[in-house]
Amino acid sequence: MNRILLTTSVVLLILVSAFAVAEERTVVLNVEKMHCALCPVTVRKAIEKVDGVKNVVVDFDRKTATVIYDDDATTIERIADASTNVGYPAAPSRE
Ligand SMILES: [Cu+2]
Repeated sequence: MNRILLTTSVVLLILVSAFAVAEERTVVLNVEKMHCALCPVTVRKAIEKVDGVKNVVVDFDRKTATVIYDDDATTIERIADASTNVGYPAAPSRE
């Protein structure tokens, strides 16, 4: 009986710490120099290649990229650099 309780506690502890460590965050980047409908595709593909990025939505009209990423695996700088390096300078929105 005690062993089952202990096992359950250990499993719960592992689950809780896993959630605490791998935290998903969202950042909105302002992306410059997007001038046609194909530009957002280039930006999205570049950002998707960054390790730790979960989801990318590029809005051509607003000139933004909304990125969901794993806080533990990457940084906002790396995500912005990925866009900047393919010709679309990006920086976090200050909203
Ligand atoms: Cu274009």
